[in-house]
Amino acid sequence: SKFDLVVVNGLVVTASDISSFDIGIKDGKIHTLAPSFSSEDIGDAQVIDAEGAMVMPGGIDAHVHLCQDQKTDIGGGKCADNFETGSRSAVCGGTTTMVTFATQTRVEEDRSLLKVVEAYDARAQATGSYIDYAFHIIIVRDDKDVLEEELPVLVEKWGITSCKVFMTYETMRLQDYQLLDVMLAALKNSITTMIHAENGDMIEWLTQKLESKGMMAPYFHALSRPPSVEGEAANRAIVLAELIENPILFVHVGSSASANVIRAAQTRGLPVFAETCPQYLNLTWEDLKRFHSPTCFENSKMICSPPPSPDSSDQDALYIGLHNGTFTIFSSDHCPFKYDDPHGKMVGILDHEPSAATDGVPLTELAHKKVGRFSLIPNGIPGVETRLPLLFTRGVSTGRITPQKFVELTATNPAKLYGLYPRKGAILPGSDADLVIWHPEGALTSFKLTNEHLHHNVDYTPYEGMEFGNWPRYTICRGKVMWANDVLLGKPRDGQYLKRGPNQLGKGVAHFKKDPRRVAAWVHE
Ligand code: DUC
Ligand code: ZN
Ligand code: ZN
Ligand code: ZN
Repeated sequence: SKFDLVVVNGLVVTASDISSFDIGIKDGKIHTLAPSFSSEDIGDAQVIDAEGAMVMPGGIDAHVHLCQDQKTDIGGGKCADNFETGSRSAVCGGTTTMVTFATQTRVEEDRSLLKVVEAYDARAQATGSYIDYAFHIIIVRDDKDVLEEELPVLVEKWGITSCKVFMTYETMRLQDYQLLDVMLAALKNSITTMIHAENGDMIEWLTQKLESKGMMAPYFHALSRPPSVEGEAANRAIVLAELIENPILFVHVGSSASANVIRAAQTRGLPVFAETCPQYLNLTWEDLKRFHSPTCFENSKMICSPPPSPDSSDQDALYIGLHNGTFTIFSSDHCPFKYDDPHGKMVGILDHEPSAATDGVPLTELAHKKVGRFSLIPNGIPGVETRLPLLFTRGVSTGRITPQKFVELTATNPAKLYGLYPRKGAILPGSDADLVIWHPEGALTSFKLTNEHLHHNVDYTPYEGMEFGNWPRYTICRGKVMWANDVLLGKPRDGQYLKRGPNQLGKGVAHFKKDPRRVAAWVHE
């Protein structure tokens, strides 16, 4: 027949439009959009009746950590999700594409970026992925030979067109000199540089001060990273990038201090892009005191870097940034560690208490009694499955952002920024038939989330007990129904690796400056 699958009675939402359309899908691609299909059009195709619900491009989560196990990574700990469990969680929350990280380390075997990518590819192949996936490369050293020889191969062979660098973490951070080296190498290969902007020296200094005063409970993680830590680093990265006119993207922006300097750079016409994440719209420093008492170790469940927003006024500022375009994309920063696990959030407490004293005592019980040590707790929280429902409930349903803005932030812009558009992030003839279909308005009365709802391999969610007003009813990947009415139908080998092209969001207008004295006029040669 004409189509394999049709979605009828949907309110189709794209980054620009909302309109009632039926969608015909053939061979995994969007084939036809029409006001209404006849029964002849439909033939014997599989039919999904959207019942008036919003139908959107499937979510693209461009910031997901899977299989990152090295002790030297993001504050230690063992990543709880692999490609199977992470992608399973993603698809049950409406996400159809993810970009995960392949990480160089300072261990000698990990010097080669190509070897690192091969290793992560093997991890993905070992379990398979429910959804399509791609890699960013994390660069933690500035070996000239590696940058020169390997970056072009990463682009050509693997379609990796984005790299991430860190301005904090002893084992990962680059100094300004090295940041310039990596940025210039990235620029020459049309690779977008993603920046973890926190001032590592400020964090180390503040951490030392806090520890010397015995202020080691999880709550103090936030005090070791006040907003100026992020604001200073973001400003410095912008200055460095502007010098050589390099497009940059700030990952996980968590405060208005950072958002404001980013906004100012964008106003000057620089190609500066930014991402924020659910934890910065839905958690605050107060949540680091949520359980039992401010010193309760269970608060380690909320530890991520940068920390949650200081307060609700910062959350409001970030919502304004979503609305006014400061933020290009909205990603989860899914960085999963188990709570009740000596390789997860318990790293801090085990170190704090000698093992003899803790022998045989369940970790969860210990956690209520001990304060742990925030500086040892792995930094990151799970959220790949809750990303879209949280923004839908608190952003779209409240009217803070339009449905079109939601699509732009969660699918279309990530696709354009990371070179996947219009194969992904669009509902156009020829695009992959990746769709998320919500419940019709009013059909799903709000419910309280518990971790049992979720499909990750993590034993908690930071959003436990939170009210959700909607949830994806169907997730479709390349024409296959993967998630329907709370049932997972997909398989862990349904996903494919995606080679990506360059950033499609442009280079800004600042590079039209004709001043021959400008650094970029001579330094690129
Ligand atoms: N950076 C991330 O991207 N995720 C979690 C922690 C971190 O530092
Ligand atoms: Zn980071
Ligand atoms: Zn991250
Ligand atoms: Zn407790």
